[in-house]
Amino acid sequence: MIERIKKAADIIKNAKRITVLTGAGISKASGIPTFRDKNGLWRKYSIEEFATPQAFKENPKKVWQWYNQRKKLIKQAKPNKAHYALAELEELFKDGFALITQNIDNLHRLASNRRIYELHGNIFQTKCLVCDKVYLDEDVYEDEQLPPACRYCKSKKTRPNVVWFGESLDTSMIKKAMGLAATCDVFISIGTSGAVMPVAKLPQIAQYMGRYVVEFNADYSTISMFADDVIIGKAEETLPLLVSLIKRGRG
Ligand code: BV8
Repeated sequence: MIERIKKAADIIKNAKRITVLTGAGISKASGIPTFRDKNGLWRKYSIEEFATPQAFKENPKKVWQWYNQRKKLIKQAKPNKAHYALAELEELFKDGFALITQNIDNLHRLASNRRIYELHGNIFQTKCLVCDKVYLDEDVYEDEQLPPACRYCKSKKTRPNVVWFGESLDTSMIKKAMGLAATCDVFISIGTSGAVMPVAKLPQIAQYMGRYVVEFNADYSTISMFADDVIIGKAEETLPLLVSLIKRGRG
């Protein structure tokens, strides 16, 4: 494993543009469950009941209760060593660095990354379906307050600002992400199973365009076959090592 990390570090230190894609695995060490692992959320809860527009239409309170409960857990979470390693990488590569995440947990921002594209939204944002405002909402609500009233127009027709299955991602953001995958020198995939489209296309685009693709994951994933190198291990252990080797190499 160490030899592969050294190889990746050697390639990355000479690169100008680094595009990183993260998934739930990077936040596991922060105490946030993944989706498809042994104790993942989709093993306990069904997507159809909690993460589709139909589910929300049928029972907004039930969907809100689920997100409110997740928000409570996520609010207590802190970035781990893997998040901080990516913040250091952005410091090193400045404008050449971009971070695309499927995570809605805000931990990359707390770790001080700046150029972040949150393709599946953010659990700390609420969207009003009446006045269309999207606003920062870190409150965890009492059950009788759900759905929470809009801070602006007071309507109770609000929703978490996340992307559910069957909904389109923000068009300009996914286009930007595709461009970043196609034009980077190095594409790094971290802690994602690559099960969800269209994000799972990003490593494929990078590989198709001849970019160096490296995956950091606790296990092999559907992304592994598109990667030049796969580094199996916990991201909170492998990424700090990667970054320390890059820093040493860049003097
Ligand atoms: C859409 C939101 C257009 C909020 C989530 C073909 C083409 C296009 C679309 C589709 C298609 N086929 C099917 C679709 C539709 C669907 C889709 O992809 N379905 C899949 C399941 C087949 N996609 C959509 O609906 C998307 N929209 O395509 O719009 C459209 C519209 C209608 C019809 C057609 C097309 C919208 C998808 C949005 C989904 N939103 N959640 C919330 O969190 O509640 S999904 C959910 O999955 C999360 O957002 C999550 O981020 C995302 C991805 O999961 P991962 O992050 O990868 O997590 P996972 O548990 O799977 O994996 C964890 C990994 O970490 C593992 O590999 C593990 O080994 C690793 N790991 C664990 N510990 C560690 C570690 N690695 C390193 N270190 C560790 N310590």
